[in-house]
Amino acid sequence: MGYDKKCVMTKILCFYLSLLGVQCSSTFICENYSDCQALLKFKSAIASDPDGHLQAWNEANPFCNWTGVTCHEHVANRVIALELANMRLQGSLSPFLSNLSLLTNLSLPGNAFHGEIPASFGELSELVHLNLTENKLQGIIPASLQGCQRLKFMYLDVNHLTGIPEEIGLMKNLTHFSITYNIFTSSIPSFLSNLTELTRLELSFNYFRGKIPPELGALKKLEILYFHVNYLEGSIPSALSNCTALREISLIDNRLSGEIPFEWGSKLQNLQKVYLSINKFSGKIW
Ligand SMILES: *[C@@H]1O[C@H](CO)[C@@H](O)[C@H](O)[C@H]1NC(C)=O
Ligand SMILES: *[C@@H]1O[C@H](CO)[C@@H](O)[C@H](O)[C@H]1NC(C)=O
Ligand SMILES: *[C@@H]1O[C@H](CO)[C@@H](O)[C@H](O)[C@H]1NC(C)=O
Ligand SMILES: *[C@@H]1O[C@H](CO)[C@@H](O)[C@H](O)[C@H]1NC(C)=O
Ligand SMILES: *[C@@H]1O[C@H](CO)[C@@H](O)[C@H](O)[C@H]1NC(C)=O
Ligand SMILES: *[C@@H]1O[C@H](CO)[C@@H](O)[C@H](O)[C@H]1NC(C)=O
Ligand SMILES: *[C@@H]1O[C@H](CO)[C@@H](O)[C@H](O)[C@H]1NC(C)=O
Ligand SMILES: CC(=O)N[C@H]1CO[C@H](CO)[C@@H](O)[C@@H]1O
Repeated sequence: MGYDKKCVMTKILCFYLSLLGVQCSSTFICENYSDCQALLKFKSAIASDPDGHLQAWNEANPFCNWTGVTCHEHVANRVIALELANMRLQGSLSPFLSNLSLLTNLSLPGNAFHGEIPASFGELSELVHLNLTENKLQGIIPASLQGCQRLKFMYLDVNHLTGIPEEIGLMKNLTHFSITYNIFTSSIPSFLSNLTELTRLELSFNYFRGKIPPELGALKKLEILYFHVNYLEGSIPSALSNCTALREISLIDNRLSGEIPFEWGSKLQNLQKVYLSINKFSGKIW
């Protein structure tokens, strides 16, 4: 059905309703707005919404008023945030979400989205916050995400993700990178040292193996380093003493050995918490 026909029919319907004394605001026409269409595509990829959270997502309501949708204050009918947390939504993530080109916030934690993170998400050039924690996402983090050059917060914890492509090293604005409770099995990629804005790096509860790359010494703004419950081995690289902003370090439950770098005491002036248990360290604590 074309726009005009739909519009005329709506008007006719409204006319008859008004004769009956019923107030009728004209129905919203989704087809006229690409952001609205993208949201409907997203909805159509959701197979199950057991609590009916998306019931109001229909053309009887303006889409800027749909549950979890926030539109731009000044640019009419453009979505800037999509936030649907802990709603038991089950389905795949529609690649059409990438058409929400002004999106800054995409937060869908605590659902059951499965399949891969669509490569098209890399087109979200305004994205600042991405939270897909606690879903069932699998595959690798798409290399295309490097297109999200404004991204600062990437939370992909508690999923079934398996790989980090090198291109992630090009996301220079990232300040928080958190991928705990996944099934990453590689060594900790040294290209993470390229992310010089990082303040939080959380890789805990994975299967990361090999040595801690000394290149991470380049992370001058890093405050939180959580690598606990992995299969890391070798000694702690002394280069880590160059991360002078560090406040918290947790390396619990790995296979690390050797001595604790003695210069931590003098160089890491901001250090407040250090957790090292369940490893094979030797020597004394300074
Ligand atoms: C939708 O678009 C059509 C064609 O561009 C236009 O005639 C119509 O007025 C629009 N409808 C609304 C509700 O904006
Ligand atoms: C938006 O939704 C609220 C409640 O969910 C409702 O009170 C309000 O009338 C709606 N606004 C529009 C323009 O439909
Ligand atoms: C975007 O996400 C952040 C962090 O999750 C939140 O604090 C902020 O309020 C969100 N912004 C909007 C516009 O919803
Ligand atoms: C991301 O979602 C998780 C789970 O709901 C929440 O605990 C966490 O605070 C969120 N992160 C941000 C930055 O909003
Ligand atoms: C980081 O974000 C700012 C805007 O917040 C942007 O101007 C800049 O180009 C981004 N950095 C990179 C490397 O793209
Ligand atoms: C690291 O950053 C440099 C300079 O921005 C860039 O040329 C290089 O390709 C990056 N390497 C990786 C693996 O991201
Ligand atoms: C650590 O800092 C020292 C002194 O600035 C420098 O010589 C060394 O190369 C740095 N190491 C790393 C891995 O950044
Ligand atoms: C106009 C526009 O950008 N359309 C895109 C919407 O998203 C789909 C899926 O990624 C693309 O195929 C379209 O080109």
